Amino acid sequence: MAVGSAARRRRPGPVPDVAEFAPTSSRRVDQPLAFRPAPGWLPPGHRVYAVGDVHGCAAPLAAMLNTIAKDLAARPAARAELVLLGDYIDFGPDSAGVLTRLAGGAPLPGAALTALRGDHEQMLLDALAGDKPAATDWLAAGGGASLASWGIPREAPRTTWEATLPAAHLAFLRRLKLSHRAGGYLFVHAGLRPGVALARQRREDVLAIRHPFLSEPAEFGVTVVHGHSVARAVAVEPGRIGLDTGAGLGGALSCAVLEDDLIACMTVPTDEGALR
Ligand SMILES: [Mn+2]
Repeated sequence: MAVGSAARRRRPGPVPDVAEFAPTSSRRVDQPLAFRPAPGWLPPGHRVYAVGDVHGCAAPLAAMLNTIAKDLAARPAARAELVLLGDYIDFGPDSAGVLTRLAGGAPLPGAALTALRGDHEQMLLDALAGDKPAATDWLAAGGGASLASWGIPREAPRTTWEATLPAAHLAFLRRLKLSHRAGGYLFVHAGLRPGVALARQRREDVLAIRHPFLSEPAEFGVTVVHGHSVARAVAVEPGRIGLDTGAGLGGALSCAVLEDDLIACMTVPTDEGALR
């Protein structure tokens, strides 16, 4: 696939037929990358590694970051970014380990890190801020696994959680962003509300929307790269790329490699602690 010209990148272009992109095959991270046409674009020399919901899967995350680092070393880019789409915690066995890896400096040397906020981080942040219903929601949404990973008994009063959480984890959670823009892509945790201008999107939608975004996303003038809604495979459709493939819920951790007008996908199973 030729690198798109500047004129081509500015032109919205025809919306690709869904059939051109689906079904998407993800490669195990020990296989070569297979690039295919993407529904969005980046300027020449700019590469984004976008990683979907991690949900406490520290070992698969480490495997994914290791593979990304190898790809970046083998195929250097003038500008490389690591964009994490949120939901680092809950469900899986080692939320604390995930946050330690991400909060401890640059998880991918040579690439700028953007870490987005997911609804699970929002629930925890709200709970820490004194929101009792948020604390109840969070515990019902897999938060107990995170508490356990921090060594906090589930029955511990929520007012004691903050004192036990590592300061670096709290600081990381509090600096997470809601969105990130690169080229023709907009990165958010869950999606956007159709019919609402980008500048007027509500936080609740950006963090938690499913439908109607999933069924009618191609109207914003950007290609939305998101997590939050679990699918069996990476969803590559006109207007959106969905990267939540069920890490921590018996599924896999997925990464999209975006460059020029191309996409390749990598997947790490999360039902095993390391790559075979
Ligand atoms: Mn989510």
